[in-house]
Amino acid sequence: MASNSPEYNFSEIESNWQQYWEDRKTFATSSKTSKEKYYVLSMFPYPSGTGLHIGHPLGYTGADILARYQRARGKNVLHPIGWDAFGLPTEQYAIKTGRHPRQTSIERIAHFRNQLRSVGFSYDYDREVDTTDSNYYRWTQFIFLQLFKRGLAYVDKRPVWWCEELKTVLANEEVIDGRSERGNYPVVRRSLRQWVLRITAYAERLLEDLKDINWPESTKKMQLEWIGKSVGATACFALDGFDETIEIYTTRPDTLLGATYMVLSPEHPLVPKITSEDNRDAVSKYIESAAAKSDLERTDLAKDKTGVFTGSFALHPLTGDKIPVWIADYVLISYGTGAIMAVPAHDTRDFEFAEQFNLPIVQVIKGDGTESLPYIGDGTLINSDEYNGLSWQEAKKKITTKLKEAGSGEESTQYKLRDWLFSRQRYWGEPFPVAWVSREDYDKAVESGDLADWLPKEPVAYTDESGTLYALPVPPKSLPLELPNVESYEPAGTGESPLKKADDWMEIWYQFETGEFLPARQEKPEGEKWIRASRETNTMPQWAGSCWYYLRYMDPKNSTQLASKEALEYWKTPDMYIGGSEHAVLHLLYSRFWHKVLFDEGLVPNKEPFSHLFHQGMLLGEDGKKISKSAGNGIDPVEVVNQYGADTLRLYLMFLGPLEARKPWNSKGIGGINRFLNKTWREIVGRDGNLSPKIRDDHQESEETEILLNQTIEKVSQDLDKLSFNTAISQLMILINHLHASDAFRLTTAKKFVQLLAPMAPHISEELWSRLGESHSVAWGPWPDVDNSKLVSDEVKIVFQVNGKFRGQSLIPKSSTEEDVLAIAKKEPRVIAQIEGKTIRKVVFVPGKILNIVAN
Ligand code: ANZ
Repeated sequence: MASNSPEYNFSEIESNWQQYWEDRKTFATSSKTSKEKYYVLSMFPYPSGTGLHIGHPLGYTGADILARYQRARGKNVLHPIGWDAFGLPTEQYAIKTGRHPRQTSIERIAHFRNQLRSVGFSYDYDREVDTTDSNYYRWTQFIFLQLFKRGLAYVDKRPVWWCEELKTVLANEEVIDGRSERGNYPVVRRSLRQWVLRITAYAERLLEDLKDINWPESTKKMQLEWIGKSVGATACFALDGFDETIEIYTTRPDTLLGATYMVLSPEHPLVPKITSEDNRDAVSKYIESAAAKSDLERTDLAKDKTGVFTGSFALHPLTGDKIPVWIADYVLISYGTGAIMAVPAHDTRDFEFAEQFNLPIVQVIKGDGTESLPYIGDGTLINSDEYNGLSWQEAKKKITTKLKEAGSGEESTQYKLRDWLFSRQRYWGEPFPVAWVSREDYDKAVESGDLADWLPKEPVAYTDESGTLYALPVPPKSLPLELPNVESYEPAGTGESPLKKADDWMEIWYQFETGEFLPARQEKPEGEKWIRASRETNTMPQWAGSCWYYLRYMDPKNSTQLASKEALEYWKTPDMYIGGSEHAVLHLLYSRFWHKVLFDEGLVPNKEPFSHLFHQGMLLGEDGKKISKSAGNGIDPVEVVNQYGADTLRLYLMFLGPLEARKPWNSKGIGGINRFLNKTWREIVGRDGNLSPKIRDDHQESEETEILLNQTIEKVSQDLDKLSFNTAISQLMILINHLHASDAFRLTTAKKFVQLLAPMAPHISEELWSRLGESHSVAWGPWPDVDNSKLVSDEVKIVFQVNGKFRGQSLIPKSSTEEDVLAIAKKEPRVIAQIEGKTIRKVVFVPGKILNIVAN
């Protein structure tokens, strides 16, 4: 394989070895082995038009080093790659260029694969997955049917974020400050029919199981806050003059007697009913203005409080006092009950509101007496009748009990987590595997028993102007339900997906047992089980395909299961998952949710998908700013590969600092890494292209070299175990500098050095390994062992003193006795000079340190 050129010709070496790996399938993962497994997963890329970003090889190199290291240690390593290829940008591009997104996806994937290949990642390319491949998304649809049958998928008309520019609905998470995350376009509220996944049913488990996983604390905290568990109580306030009551949710029932007014969210269903004639105009205007704001804007503490009085009053459940009912947009319809009791003395928003509108403020919790209002700390109750003097915790319990006894309240737990809006009005996504049918036909299908295992307890139904339709699951054995071709991908702008235009796919004759279908414009086929149906126009969001891809890698070609039981039992979940912290919440939360559903279904053996998670830090531009097109501070990894080689890029990215740190690119440092590789080359390859004459097998290795080599093996192993790649590289630099300064070293020393370098700089290492006389790839190890007996020297430095003064020192075997040391000291000229003609009175020996001779 290796040439015998004396030069370090990186581009030739790198392309040769990449070809070698590909031809011999060096990194193909075996599925039949008794070896211990190691599964290292990188977050798979979205194959964007712009190609590889410098952030990709950063995290990917870290994962690749682990993969190569564990492979060399003898593990059966799974290190896969794939493509998260559905999504809006591809569709946008198709609209712009008039080319099918399938075509552009294929091209982009090929481009990405080539770029990744040029960096020398040890992927098993035979296990590639592509979320847009129907052999893949058939299982995405299959998992959807699991959710569907468990009642975890439903359809609802929802106020959703609509982006006029992108002509699509966005999830809450895709909206930042009232603008789309992608493209930064304005968004508005609009009510549309949507599929929704009941992730809230898993809120408690998603919270609870965070305890068992080894993730960065900051990421766990973000999930915790996103789920947002809060424990409080509900309480009912009767309305003066109406039969209805207002139910509120509070975390502070202890402050019940400080409630001086109530607030309903503008969207609250009681608003129209209780608004008096005089206030009707003002209320309608207010509702309209609130609709245009995002939740974030509405609850922002810094914003001026706005609101209007409804003209109605509620009755306090304990005192019977009449308190006014207002509406204000700082109360959200989506949280708790959409209504609050306002306690201005102890809540900042209520306080600002009360001040603004001159509403009474009654303090009911007393601190140490120096507090000012609003006071949100703890203390004892005042102005609260029978509860005066109680601590706030006690009062919380007692008042909740009192409400419960009166039948007007109870303990209640709330989560900030909302159900997951799971549909998009787009073409380039997974079709929903359902058929919309009439009640009559739905019942017919139910009675046939054909779909018995796949029907939810409650049918999923949707009613609009033209009536009610029922969602029938397509039989899983008929999957995939393929995305039809359409001529134009342009969204209709009405909230309908472009799929609406695929008439023969949309309006069909449908066989509910087999899933077969024919265009509705044709004649109805013969047979009991053929019914009239419509397809779902929406497609799934991009999150769907990335929710479970780590499972498919275990058994990517399986055509009867999403992965075989054996593969799932063997690989379980990734031993390490590396990716950016921008996925701290959404992708990682959605995946956990789906995984738990699969676990409940007995399809996967573990409760959690990712036991170990690591975030690579953000790489900044040379100017220290976030890399962006507009800042023009981007770094093209492929250019670096062309100019310096993949090994230099890899080492350099790892040497910039700890992998998890946020750090700027610094092109000056590349030269240093390049010199390190050149020096390594020069130490091993001679000027004539043969081995360097310094490498000699008859050479007696110095103790210093032996020790440094073993220390390096130990340090590099420990560093790779903890993903501390920069320090591992430093240690290798120390060793090569030492070898450089030595006259000669043994062949085995050179080989061990190359083995240690190989995970980080694999191409040059393969080349050197082969020149050192090895005929198989260095990738398969073995990883060098530390010789513990050679970790530390067995000699020790002893200082000689005469009458307490330094008179020389020497390296002496550790096992030496006092007499041995004294004998050596007596040969030291400076010692001789001091004791000549004198009598030795005493010798003080501190083993391993000092020998002091007292003489006069
Ligand atoms: C009375 C009270 C007194 C409150 C007090 C707080 C302090 P967390 O902790 O985040 O769960 N709240 C309830 N529903 C709301 C809604 N839909 N929109 C806006 N605010 C709402 O917040 C719970 C607290 O937020 C509740 O407790 C309620 O105000 C308010 F000294 O009730 B509290």
